[in-house]
Amino acid sequence: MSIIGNLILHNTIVGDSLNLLFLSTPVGALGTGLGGGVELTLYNIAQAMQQRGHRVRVIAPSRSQLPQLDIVTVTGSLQVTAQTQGRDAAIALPPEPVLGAMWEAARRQQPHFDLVLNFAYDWLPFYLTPFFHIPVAHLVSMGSITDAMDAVILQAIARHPERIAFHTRTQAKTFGDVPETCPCLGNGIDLSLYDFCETPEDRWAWVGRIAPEKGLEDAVAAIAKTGSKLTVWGKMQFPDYWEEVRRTYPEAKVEYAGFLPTQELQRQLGRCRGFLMTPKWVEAFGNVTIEALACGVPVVAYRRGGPSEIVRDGETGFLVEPDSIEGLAEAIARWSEIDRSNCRRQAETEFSIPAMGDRVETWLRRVFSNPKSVV
Ligand code: HBI
Repeated sequence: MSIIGNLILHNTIVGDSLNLLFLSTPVGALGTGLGGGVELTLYNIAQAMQQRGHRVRVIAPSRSQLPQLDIVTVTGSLQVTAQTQGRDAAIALPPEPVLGAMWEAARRQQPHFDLVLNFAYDWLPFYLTPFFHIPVAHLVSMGSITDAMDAVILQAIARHPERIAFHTRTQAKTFGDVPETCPCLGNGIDLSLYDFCETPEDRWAWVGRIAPEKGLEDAVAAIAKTGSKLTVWGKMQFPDYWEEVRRTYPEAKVEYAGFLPTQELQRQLGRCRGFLMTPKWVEAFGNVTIEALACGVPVVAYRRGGPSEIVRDGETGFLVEPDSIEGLAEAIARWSEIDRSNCRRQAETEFSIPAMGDRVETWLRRVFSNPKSVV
């Protein structure tokens, strides 16, 4: 075993440390919740890489801030969110786009880094991939939404499949025939922030952006059938949608409790009897699924997208026929069949920061060691 170029640390061999340049989402500043799950994903991967001795710098829109992170912020107009676009949406950038400014900053800084890791679900980063001298890797944060994004992602895969990663196989399959060489990384959270709660209150939780693609109306309809209570947390992205749901199910015992930062959210979430996930779209992963498991909260989820690859049916929650309100109501009634310690244990073995860090570091080392771009 050669130790040249390697570092022997606490009896584990770590390879050369990498200089990593992370490009954030252009839809919102980091730390505001506007960036949705990708904020937590980026932050947790950055922590995992730094804990392993790698250097991480993040390029993000102005006003971004996250603790213990080297963030370079750039000004410019925020990008429209992809999931509000139709399948045939044109490739569009607002005037003075922050996305363009972020990638101009990356172009200038590339001589100081070994690779770029892009977290944005946008056309430009994929298109610019072969223009860079250092490898550009992408962690795709959502399933297929527009034809333009599908095409540019599949083009990048054709060129270097090992550089395009997804969270789950279900998500990858929404883009068509994606080779196994495209890794599926799951996700990871800082479990020290989540307290296991043994004895819950008679209350169910729903967490996410209050938006149609999240299917909140189904959770409220199911709760109305069971007479239980539901608390909703998350960014109020579409107030009219929320009012519509309330008007449709006036008898449901449901309350909106705002967007909480992780720390406060996990305290409230942990005390819930169960967690409902009712996505209408293919949720790439669903960070909140593993946040619930980390608190010992069983997850009742549609058998659709990421959560269907996370929840162990009958062991850490229940998987329900997609869009079946009846199915949700039946699963809600079976909450006591789940041993809450199974939920916490699954989070510890599969979704901790070290577990995610292993998967990401293995991936990035492979990207870095891979031969130069083919034209
Ligand atoms: N839309 N255009 C665009 N770009 C993103 O990076 C993006 C998005 N919509 C949602 C989103 N990112 C994040 O909420 C992901 O966590 C899903």
